[in-house]
Formats: sequence, structure tokens, C-alpha cells
Amino acid sequence: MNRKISRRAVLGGLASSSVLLTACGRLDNATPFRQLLALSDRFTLGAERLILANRPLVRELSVAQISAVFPTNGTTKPRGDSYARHLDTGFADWRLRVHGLVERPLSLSLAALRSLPSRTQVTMHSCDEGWSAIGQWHGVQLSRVLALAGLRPGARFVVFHCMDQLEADGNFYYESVDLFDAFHPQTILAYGMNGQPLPVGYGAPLRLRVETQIGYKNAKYLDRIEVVDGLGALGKGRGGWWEDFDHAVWYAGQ
Ligand SMILES: Nc1nc2c(c(=O)[nH]1)N[C@H]1C(S)=C(S)[C@@H](COP(=O)(O)O)O[C@H]1N2
Ligand SMILES: [Mo]
Repeated sequence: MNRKISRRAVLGGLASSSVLLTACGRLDNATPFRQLLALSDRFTLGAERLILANRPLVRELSVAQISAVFPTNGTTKPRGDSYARHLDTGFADWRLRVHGLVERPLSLSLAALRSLPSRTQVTMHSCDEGWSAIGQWHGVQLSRVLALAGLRPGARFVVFHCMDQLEADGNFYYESVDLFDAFHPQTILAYGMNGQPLPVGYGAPLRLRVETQIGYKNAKYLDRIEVVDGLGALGKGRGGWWEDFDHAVWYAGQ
């Protein structure tokens, strides 16, 4: 069988099963249906990892295809004095901390991040709330920063802690990816968008672009990156703000 056709058939089958499952609205955690959903999530993740084992890049588009209007979603400007001070000082005192299961904890200024080899990519962002848009992103590969820090044995997930507290529950935004996504060549820490410094609405001074995942994984307003061996101790233990708050699935691959 042709490899492309079989891959499409697998993905199509999985996609329709998740649509059926997720179309059913809110469910509490104890229902067997919720457990079935979690099982389907794990199965989808496993199948995706098998198919993407040789790490193909997601589609990159041309500059001419960049959307004239790119919506913002979630926080568009973090509340509080500390972010306001960062805005006043042009993020001169902002540092990205990298800590947890690393050999060498880091504290990187924007200038330090900009001095590392950069990557520019035009990609499509898809939000699970039903919109997508094309943008150009400039940044440093997360793999380079993780290589600078050096992972310690036991490292399994990379957690992105953000500077914004969500109005819905007052909790700080956070998200996580596993090492497969963390080391994907198109997973970058972006400090620029469409040829400009990253605007406030889109996550200034630094955000994650993880092109193998949908919208909510792309954490904006980064404060620190933590390398961990499990996600249970963070928030409600589901791996991210959307997962905790709205029962979104941890694996949000596309
Ligand atoms: N810190 C933080 N990151 C976030 C969010 C947020 O509210 N806070 N919203 C997420 C969601 S749901 C989406 S779709 C994208 C939106 O990114 P944009 O505002 O640049 O379009 O950011 C994601 N990252
Ligand atoms: Mo989203």
C-alpha cells in the first residue's frame, strides 16, 4: 500500500473518532466516557509519534501567504505591575530562566537569546476554538537552549511558565510538551513576528511556537522554562492551563 494513502487513512480515522468524542461537550472526570476519551488521546499520540518518527517538518508557507489579520486569543496583555514595568523598560531586565532537571540552570536576556543562531518560519496557527491564521516567526530553536542547559537523567517534559494570570480562574498560564516536541526543529522560542519584535498581543517578549501542536500549546509571555520528570505536581496535574481549566487534552497535536 502507498505510504501516503495509509497515513491519510489512519489520520482520517483518528480525526473522526476524536471529533465524535469531543463533540459531546463537558463531562466530569469519573465518567467512563471521559476515560475513553483519555484512552483515545493516548492512542492518537502513540499513532502520531509512530508516523512522525523520522521527524518531517510541518508545512512552511510563503511570505505572500501571511494573514493580513492574525487574531489574538487568551491574554492580550498580562495584568499587574511587573509586566507593566517590563513594558516601560523595553524588557531590559527580563530574563528567561531555565531550571529543573538541567545540568546548568540558565538566566537568558533577550539579547542573549537573539545572539544565538535563529530560525524564521511561516506557518499556520490553528486554535481549537475554530480559527487559523498564517504568521512568520523568528526565534531560537528550543533544542539549542535545552542543549545549553543540558538535560539531567529523568527529564521527560518541558514546562513553560507564563507571566499572565487568566481572568477565568486567576491562575498563571502554563503549558508543557514532551521531549519529542521540544526537540522538533520547528519548535522555537520566538522573539519576532512578521519581521518585527514580538508584539504585546502575541506574547512579548518571548513565546513558544510549537508547530506540531494546536493553539493553546503555544505559550505566550514566557517567564521560565522548567524541565521535569512528570506533570502531576503542576496545577491540577493535567499538563497545562487549558487542560486543567477546560479539560482540553494534553496531547493537542495537529
Ligand atoms: N500565556 C498565554 N499563552 C497563550 C494563551 C494565553 O491566554 N496566555 N492562549 C493560547 C491560545 S488558546 C492560543 S490560540 C494562542 C493564541 O496566540 P495569539 O494570541 O498570538 O494568536 O496562544 C496560546 N498561548
Ligand atoms: Mo486557542
